Amino acid sequence: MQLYGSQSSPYVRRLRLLLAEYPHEFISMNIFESADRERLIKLNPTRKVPMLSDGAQVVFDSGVIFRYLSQKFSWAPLSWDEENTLTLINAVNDSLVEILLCQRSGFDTNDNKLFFNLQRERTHAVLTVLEQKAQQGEFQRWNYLAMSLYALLDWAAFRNLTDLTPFNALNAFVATAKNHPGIALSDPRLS
Ligand SMILES: N[C@@H](CCC(=O)N[C@@H](CS)C(=O)NCC(=O)O)C(=O)O
Repeated sequence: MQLYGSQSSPYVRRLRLLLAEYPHEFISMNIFESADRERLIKLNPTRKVPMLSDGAQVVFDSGVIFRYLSQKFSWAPLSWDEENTLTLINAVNDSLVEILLCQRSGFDTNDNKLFFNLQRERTHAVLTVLEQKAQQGEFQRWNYLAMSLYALLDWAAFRNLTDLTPFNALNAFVATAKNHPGIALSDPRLS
């Protein structure tokens, strides 16, 4: 099984954490560099990572890869409430990926423009909900949701994409999760 992705991507990192104790090969790519991009788009027209290859089967998108792995290893499916929590994490993750791409395209993302305002509002509102969930102990088990949240928060801090200082329970969660398998190897600061 090969997992394709970049060292810095939070969507890739959640799967690296999930697979940390399962046999697999991580194929590290720089998807904006021409040789790696060619290799990616031959298999994956979405031009996004993560991507999984297992024998003849290629799978795109972290959520679908998670479902593929759940079936392969007979893990219990997520409950509807867990699916909703994953959607919350993804909503912030998608907004911050868009913000980062806008910054790299030369936009001032602090500008008072509809697109930036929507991403900022969503990020703050959803992080507030995730903070309440963390206060209620929802991320104490090191499962796919906790891994996805950890990958998001650590990457957002690394890229300085949003102010995380008001979110005490989320910061405490990040501090306590640092020793889990695969964390050091998948650090975006190694990119
Ligand atoms: N819904 C996708 C999102 C993946 C995604 O946004 N990946 C980013 C890296 S973190 C990417 O490949 N971006 C390249 C681009 O937007 O061109 C998933 O869950 O896998």
